Amino acid sequence: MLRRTFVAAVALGLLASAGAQAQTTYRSEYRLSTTLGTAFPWGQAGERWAELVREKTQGRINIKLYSGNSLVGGDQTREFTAIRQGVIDLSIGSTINWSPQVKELNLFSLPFLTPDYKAMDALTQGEVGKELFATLEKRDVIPLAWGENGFREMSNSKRDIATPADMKGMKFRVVGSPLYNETFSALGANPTQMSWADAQPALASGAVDGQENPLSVFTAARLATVGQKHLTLWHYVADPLIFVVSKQVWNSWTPADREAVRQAALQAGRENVEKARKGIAGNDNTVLKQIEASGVKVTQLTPEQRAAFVQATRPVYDKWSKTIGTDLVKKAEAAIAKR
Ligand code: X2X
Repeated sequence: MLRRTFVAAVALGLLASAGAQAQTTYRSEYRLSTTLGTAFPWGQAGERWAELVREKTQGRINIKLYSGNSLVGGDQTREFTAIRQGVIDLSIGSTINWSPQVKELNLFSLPFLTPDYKAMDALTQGEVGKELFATLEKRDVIPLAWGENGFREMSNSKRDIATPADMKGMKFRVVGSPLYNETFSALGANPTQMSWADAQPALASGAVDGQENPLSVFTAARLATVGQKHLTLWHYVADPLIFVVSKQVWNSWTPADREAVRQAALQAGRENVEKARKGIAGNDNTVLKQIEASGVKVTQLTPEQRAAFVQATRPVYDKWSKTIGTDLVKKAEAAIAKR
């Protein structure tokens, strides 16, 4: 009897110390990387995720936001590698910024694949989204939820753009996936890849004439004040965000805390999508009205005009479909057709 009590006490003691050890392996801070800061829905999503995690884990997991990709010197195309290397613990990232490392993520950047919000949702919330999440997990990054930067529209300081010919020779800042270089070259423009950090001074100094980003970014970054007075709504690329945690960090947490982080990501993601669409989607065009009020000429393409852009970029679409994987692209096209 005495002996049994002793064994039980030792076992309990071991359990207690294992519990304490799990506690002490938690770090005092986990680093969350985003590209845009809290003036934008993207950075706000980061703040919200951190807040919800703190609440749901009673402060056990303390997340600090590093926006502007400050953990990788502002170079957003190095973010994915830095997550894998343990420099970044969590991220809300654009598929564009991770696509140099994860070729399947170029899917969303195929020009004119995704015509509307229903199509974007059909991809992220359906089989395609699941398959992309499985791809990320194989790369030691745990995907938890989808968010949204938005549909990327084109602006410039020179003239209205309604046809590819209007873009001829115009200098555009594009993001770091080579697919963007090829798309803008196919349209006759002169693209230059640079980070978002470098894009703003380049637009202000006139080193580049134009850029492409969602309307929420156009307004929050006040691009009209750096001469971006011509805006074309062409909806050529959907830009979703993905909430992730590095596998190493994920594995260091208890199952209950992992679930708390996942639920927090899902909630912050839903709120982020809502915010990213506010004043832009459906019948609510408040953001567009604001942009026009700041002296920007907005060009809405007719279906015929849009078709000319689609046609000019089709070779890029076909070429990159092979890189992404024809099966995945076909699945995406089918999901969009069925929406
Ligand atoms: O760099 C951009 O244009 C931005 C902020 O939209 C992304 O990170 C993809």
